[in-house]
Amino acid sequence: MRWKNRPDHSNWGDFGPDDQIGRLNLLTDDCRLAAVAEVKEGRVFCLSLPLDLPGGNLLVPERRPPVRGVEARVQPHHFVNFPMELENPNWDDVSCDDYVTLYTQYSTQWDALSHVGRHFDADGDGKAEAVYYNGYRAGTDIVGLEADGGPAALNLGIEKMAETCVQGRGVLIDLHPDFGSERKLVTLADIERIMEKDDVVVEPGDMLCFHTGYGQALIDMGGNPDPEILHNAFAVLDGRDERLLSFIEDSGISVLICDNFAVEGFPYADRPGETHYHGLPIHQRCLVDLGIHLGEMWYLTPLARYLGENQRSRFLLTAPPLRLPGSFGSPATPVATV
Ligand code: UVW
Repeated sequence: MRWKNRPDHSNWGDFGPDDQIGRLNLLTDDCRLAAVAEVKEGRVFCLSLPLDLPGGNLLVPERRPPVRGVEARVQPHHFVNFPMELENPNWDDVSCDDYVTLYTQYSTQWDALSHVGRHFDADGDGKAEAVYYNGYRAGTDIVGLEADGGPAALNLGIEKMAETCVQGRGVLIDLHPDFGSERKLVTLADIERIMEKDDVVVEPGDMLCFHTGYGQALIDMGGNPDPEILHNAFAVLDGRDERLLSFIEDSGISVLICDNFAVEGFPYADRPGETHYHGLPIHQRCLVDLGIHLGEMWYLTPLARYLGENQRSRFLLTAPPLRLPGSFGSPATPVATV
C-alpha cells in the first residue's frame, strides 16, 4: 500500500491501489453510447485555441509560445520544399518536415494528475510529504532533473489519460450570458441558478464544461494580450465555496473543463492570520483528491452559442491529450459533435 492515511474527501484506492486515471473510470462504454445519442446533426466544433495563443508569456512567465524549426536534410538544403531528387534523381516529389518545442500548459490543455500535488502525511509518520493522486510520491513517481529519465511523471503521466481515449458526453454550462466579461468568482448558487434557467442536468461520467468567454477574448486579442483582461476579466470558479467543491465530488463528473486560465480564481486573496491553506483548492479537490483531470483555456464560444440557440447543453466530446509518456500535461484539440 502506497499510503496509510488518505485525505478527507479523497477517493484514493476506490478504483484500485494502483489506479492512475481517477474519475475517468466513470466514463464507461454506456456513457459513450449515451454521448453518441446526443449527436443530432453531425456538426462539429473545434474546441482548441490556435496553440500559439494567448501570445507572449504574461500569464505564467515560464510558459512560452511554441518554438518551431526545421532540420537540414541534405546540406545545405533544409527540410522545406525539399527536392527529393537530391536523394533519388528519379523522384519528382518535394517535401516539408518540422519540429516543435511545446510548453504543455501554454494554451488549450489538459492537466495530468501529476500536475499538482500537496504536502500531506500519507504514510502516517507524523510528517507531511509531497504526494499526488492515489498517494503517488514526489521523488519516486514524479521525478525532477536529478533522476534518470527526469523530469517525468513515472506514474500519473498524461499518457495514462490518452490511453482511455477521453470520449464521452460533454455538458456545457454557459456562464457568459450572466457575467459577461466581469471577473466574477462563481459559486455553486450561481451555477445552480443557471442550470435551472437553462435546464442543464449533470450525471455521473459527464465531462462538465464551463463557458466564460475568456477563450474568445484570447482570440480577439490576436496574440497581443491585454494584461488587464488576462488577469482580471471573465468568470472563474470559486474554489473557496465548499458547496461547489462538494458538488464536484458528489456529481460524479469525470473531468472538469473551462475556457479560462485555471478553471478557478487563481491567485486567491490571502487568508489573513492563516497559514497552510490550498493555493488552488479546485485543483486540490480534483487532481489530488478525486483524480479529476482539468481542461483549461479551451475554446468553447461557438459551441456555447450553438447550444444556446438550440436549447441544448449536451454533445459528444472527443478530447484525448497527446500520448506523451511522462508529461505533466498536454495540449489538446478537442472536438464536439452535436
Ligand atoms: C496553475 O499552475 C496556476 O494551474 P494551471 O496550469 O492548471 O492553470
